[in-house]
Amino acid sequence: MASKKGVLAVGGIVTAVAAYYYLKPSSCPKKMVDQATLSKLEAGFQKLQNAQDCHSLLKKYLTRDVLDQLKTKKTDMGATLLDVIQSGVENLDSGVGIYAPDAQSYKTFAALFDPIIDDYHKGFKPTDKHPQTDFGNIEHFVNVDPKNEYVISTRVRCGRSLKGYPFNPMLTEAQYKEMETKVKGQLATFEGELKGTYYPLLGMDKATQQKLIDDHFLFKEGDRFLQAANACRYWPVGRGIFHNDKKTFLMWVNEEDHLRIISMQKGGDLKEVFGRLVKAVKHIEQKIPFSRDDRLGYLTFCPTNLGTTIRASVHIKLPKLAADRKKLEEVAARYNLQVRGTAGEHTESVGGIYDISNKRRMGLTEYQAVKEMQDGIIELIKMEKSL
Ligand code: ADP
Ligand code: CIR
Repeated sequence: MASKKGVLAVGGIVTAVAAYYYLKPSSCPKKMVDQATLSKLEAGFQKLQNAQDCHSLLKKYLTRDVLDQLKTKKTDMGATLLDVIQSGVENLDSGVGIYAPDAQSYKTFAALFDPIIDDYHKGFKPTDKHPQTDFGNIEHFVNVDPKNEYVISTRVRCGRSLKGYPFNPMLTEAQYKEMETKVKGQLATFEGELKGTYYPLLGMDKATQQKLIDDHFLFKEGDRFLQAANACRYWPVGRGIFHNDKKTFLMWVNEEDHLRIISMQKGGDLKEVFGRLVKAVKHIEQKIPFSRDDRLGYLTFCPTNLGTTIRASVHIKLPKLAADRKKLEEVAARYNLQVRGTAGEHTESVGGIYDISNKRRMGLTEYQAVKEMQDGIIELIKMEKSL
């Protein structure tokens, strides 16, 4: 039997250890969320509450209850709720405002991710399961503007994450380099029309980089939403772009997602553009294992890209419909389409050119996501003609 003295001694040690961690939050055990993070979470919540002009899904769904439920949670890699929400707290004009620092975050912080996923993808309940990959019959796709009257160019992209690696905020510099080397090796195996060259961002001269951005081939630099999400560490290490000679097939390495696979060309031939993307995805999938979740589909850094990860877009001029951008957005939303500016998300239209794409990517197949864009664009063109 333990003596009274012994029990007191053990009790004393336990109290001392607890007091030590309480008083020295920076040395908390790995599983505990430290006091500084808790304070930042509280301040972030208040900032969102006070911001009259903030209309993000983060503000909508981060209730006091959800905050209290999640603020002390951590993933095995050490990600906290602060890592999830910091971009939306810093950028009050975010549309969404959250990112997943690692795959486990989608489960650990489900009380916040699930309602945002449901809202963005227009109905994807926690009990729903994303369907199996299905690119469907390419023959069902067409040139949405055969007379070249409205559509300037067509693009379809998807995102992929390499199995075994976390997302940007948790990656080490060594992992960025390792991933780039792995991907580069596989990019060299593309043949025929898909054959191309990998250009690392590290060492690329500024003029070349800017030209690629201006021509809509390369991701922009210094995205404040990604920066605030801690997604641009070690930039430009491990980042780069691959493209074929014609720049109709491209791959972004380690920007927002590990990989963005892109097919694009002038005009409205969606059948050709999507066909090329499917060919490329099938080739790369044979060589590189990707992260896919049974419920969420392909895993990505931003919850808006989960599932199919497909964004099929046209650069289009609809002068009558677009006389009022708000009105254009309303009409597009009827067909589940999203309107972006000429240089992509969070940009304005230049010369009346808009980027219109499918909005939802989850709870439907790849075929359905692209078809949704095709059907909607054909309708918008009909409306423009009738005005
Ligand atoms: P993502 O589509 O990869 O999510 P962005 O909205 O930032 O990201 O767009 C990336 C780039 O692709 C931007 O330069 C944008 O103008 C360009 N882009 C998108 N759709 C088209 C299109 N249909 N034709 C030409 N460029 C496009
Ligand atoms: C926002 O909330 O507006 C940004 N974080 C971007 C959200 C969706 N876009 C993306 O992932 N590129």
